Amino acid sequence: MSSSTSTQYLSPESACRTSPQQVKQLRPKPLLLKILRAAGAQGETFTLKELVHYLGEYISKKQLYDKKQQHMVYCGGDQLGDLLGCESFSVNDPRPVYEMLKRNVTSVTVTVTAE
Ligand code: HRQ
Repeated sequence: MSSSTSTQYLSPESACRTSPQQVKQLRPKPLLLKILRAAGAQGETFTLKELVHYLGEYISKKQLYDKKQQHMVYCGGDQLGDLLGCESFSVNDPRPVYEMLKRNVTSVTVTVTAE
């Protein structure tokens, strides 16, 4: 038996939406933006989810986590450490990251117009 299902992928963008949408976004300050860019981020504004994602990418890429205790991040000597103002932190207590984000992003409302 062959199950040849040609999957029709409908993106959410295909939903009919004509009125402009206001979207809450965060605009990182230059040093944070540099770190996010190093992790592959593009653009100028991001959602919180994207910020967390790219910070994680950065930590992975630069292998700032402890190989044995992977919840530990050692950022001393890296520009991330300068930004956080600490040498290390744990995902179990990410307050330095949270505080850094509060200092380094400004909230913006972007108006997105559907094409
Ligand atoms: C990747 C790989 C790892 C293999 C870590 C950060 C936690 C952003 C990324 C965060 C936490 C709370 C708030 C905002 C951001 C409010 C990443 C990590 C890792 N081990 C620890 C990682 O090991 N990620 O700290 N973030």
